[in-house]
Amino acid sequence: MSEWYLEFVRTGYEPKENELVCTFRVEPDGVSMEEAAGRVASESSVGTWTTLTKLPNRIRDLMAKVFEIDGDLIRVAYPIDLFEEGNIPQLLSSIAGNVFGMRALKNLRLEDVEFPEEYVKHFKGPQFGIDGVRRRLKIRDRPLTATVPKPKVGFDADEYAEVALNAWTGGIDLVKDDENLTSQSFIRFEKRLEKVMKVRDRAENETGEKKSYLVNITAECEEMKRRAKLVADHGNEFVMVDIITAGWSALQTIREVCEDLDLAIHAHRAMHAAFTRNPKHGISFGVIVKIARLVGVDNIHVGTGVGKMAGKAEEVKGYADLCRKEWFHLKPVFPVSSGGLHPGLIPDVMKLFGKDVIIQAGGGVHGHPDGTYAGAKALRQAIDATLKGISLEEYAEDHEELRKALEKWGHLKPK
Ligand code: CAP
Ligand code: MG
Repeated sequence: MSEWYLEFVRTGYEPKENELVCTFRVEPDGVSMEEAAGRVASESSVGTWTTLTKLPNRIRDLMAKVFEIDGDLIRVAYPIDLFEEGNIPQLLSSIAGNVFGMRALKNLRLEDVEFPEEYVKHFKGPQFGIDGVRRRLKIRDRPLTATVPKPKVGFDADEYAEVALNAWTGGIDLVKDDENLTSQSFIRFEKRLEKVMKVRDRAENETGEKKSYLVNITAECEEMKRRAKLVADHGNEFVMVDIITAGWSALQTIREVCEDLDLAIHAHRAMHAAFTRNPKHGISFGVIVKIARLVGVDNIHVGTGVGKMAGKAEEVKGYADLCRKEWFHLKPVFPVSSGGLHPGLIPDVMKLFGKDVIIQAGGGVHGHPDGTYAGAKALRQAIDATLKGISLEEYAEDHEELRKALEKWGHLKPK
């Protein structure tokens, strides 16, 4: 029976320019690497567990081909006709579906997907991208700042709006809903939106700076469309979507809706670590970044390399590079660095990301000894010092908010 799978192994085959190429890390269970590789290619293209009495030549042309086996890594070329144009769920049901459940494999990890232009051309990609987001906020030459009011949930709309006002007037550019803040009984979506947008105008008048709100619209898809429309009606520039828990189909729908509503999409990645973190099994977050950019988010969380969430610095840098590199017609995506950040870690973050990054600090702003307003000022002061090439300690000598932040957290890398 195993010879059937070996028909999907064509080492030395040269993928066609329009073929999609996947790199998998494979740990066989009781079968040879070659057979395991063949099974992956078979199950993710046209095959099943046994030879078939009928396999017309036309269908043979749709067979995926394992063209490279290098240690525990295999590379598989997929004829482009296997994939429906513009359909992300179908793509993932093919290359990231049944293959993960096969008993012949102990572990399998999808490490990379190389998309041909013939596939990419069916996607709009980001509506605004980095330049567009910068233009919306009128910020050219520094990282953007964001903060999540903390505790994560629990404030009512008035309390929440007050935290937002203090953050914005203290110098934060973007107030962001937490990933699990949507429309709970104590803070209904409509009321929060109305109250926050009211103080947004006040903050802009007081600071003379553009301010915006990353409003979490995550919900059932029709409800997300309704909430996006409300956000646009209030004159805001962004929505936020928890793209993994909301799902790819919903994200594709919201991308279309946001095109008409002139809204940028901030992508939160909550739940990604359920399948990206295990180095032996699952899907690399780099694949998620590519797919999110194809669908067309404008900002996406990629980690910090120094904060409380898993993700080594070089991995995080790699994700940021995937966001920003040239990729056919697709605009670059703003990488978001978030998770355990505070002013003391800003030099590390800016060293890793450069200026084209959105720096989010929740606890690192609202945990400041003098509260949110001072915490916001301290974050901006840390960025200013780093841009000027001055050490935080020196800059803190005449910037009290930064001094107090350093007294509390120093350069602590939280777990
Ligand atoms: C950060 C955060 C973000 C994490 C998500 C939180 O808060 O709001 O959701 O950054 O992780 O809820 O933990 P703090 P990632 O700034 O207070 O840590 O960005 O890696 O997806
Ligand atoms: Mg959060």
